[in-house]
Amino acid sequence: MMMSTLSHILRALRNDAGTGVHGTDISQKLGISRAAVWSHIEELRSLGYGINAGPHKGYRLTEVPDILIADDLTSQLSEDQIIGNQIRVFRETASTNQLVDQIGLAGEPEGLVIFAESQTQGRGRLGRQWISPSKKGLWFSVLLRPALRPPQMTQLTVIAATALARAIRETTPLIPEIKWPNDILINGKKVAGVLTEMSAEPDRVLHAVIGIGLNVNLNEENFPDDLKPLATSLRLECGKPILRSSLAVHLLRALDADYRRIREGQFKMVSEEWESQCITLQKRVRIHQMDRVIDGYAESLDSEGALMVRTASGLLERITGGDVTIDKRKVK
Ligand code: BT5
Repeated sequence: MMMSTLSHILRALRNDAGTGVHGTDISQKLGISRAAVWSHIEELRSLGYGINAGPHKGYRLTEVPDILIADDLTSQLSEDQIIGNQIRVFRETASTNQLVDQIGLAGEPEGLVIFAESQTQGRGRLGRQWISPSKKGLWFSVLLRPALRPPQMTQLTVIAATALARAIRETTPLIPEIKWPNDILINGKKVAGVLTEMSAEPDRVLHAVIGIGLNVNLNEENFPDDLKPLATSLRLECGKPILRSSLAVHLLRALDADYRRIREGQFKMVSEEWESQCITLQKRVRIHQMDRVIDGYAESLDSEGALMVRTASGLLERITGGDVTIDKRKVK
């Protein structure tokens, strides 16, 4: 991972948050002049960072703005992180999944993450729309080149859901629930969705894009009327705004950890964590697919992340996609 000067300065400011870090120390460490350090500090201030500087006290970070800045995210990640080894932030884009897919086709290595502060054509599954108001959420996509066969791709959706749930637990007092295959709910309402897409040959995935939409600071009025009863945001659930950059860092770390697990063939470890938070298992479910409806009992997740559903005829069906409605009763 290449760290820019700005990333190094932000990391130094964070590491010395209590005492303050001297301009001379930064200039020596980075091999740049004190004037250059000062102009970077000014740049950060103009972006909204609060940085105090006393005559003998050095620079102290006092405030972080709620905007996404690639250098700042990079400065908080470990240098050997795969997911986020390159980060770009756009003010607006049609869809980050679409953008990352194009970049993937052009041959970019895996790990690239693109965030957009807003999307004009954010998308869900089956051509549905994902509303992505400016600076209210985390709307981003990750480029991966996993050594998976196309039927194993559900694993990527499972790691994304598991990482989302873990990052939410780490940064808020909320209890997220996972609804197979791609929803994160809080108190029964959707707070995040995952859209995994791939470019593949019959036996081989060329590249995959994991798209994540997480509603962070949306208010009631940011949701269209038809979504109000179904959707929520972390802010609405915990009653206070959340710093998106810090959440993004937790999420990228969690995704990286889970992606490493599946690269090492440990999907089982991820799926166990997933299962412990999943509200779809051991329930009666109805699954709507494009051309059919399946009723049954959701028994388990298989080794590729598919949902195993026992139908009335006693058959165990392997479900890899569709919209699930859950019967709240826990009886068989
Ligand atoms: C999903 O689809 O849940 C996948 C959403 C993935 C969005 C991310 S954002 C970054 C990346 N770039 C993209 O273009 N997409 C990804 P699905 O399960 O089909 O759910 C879509 C449905 O959720 C819509 O039809 C609405 O009913 C509802 N919905 C739309 N926007 C929402 C929001 N912000 N929060 C909650 N529900 C929403």
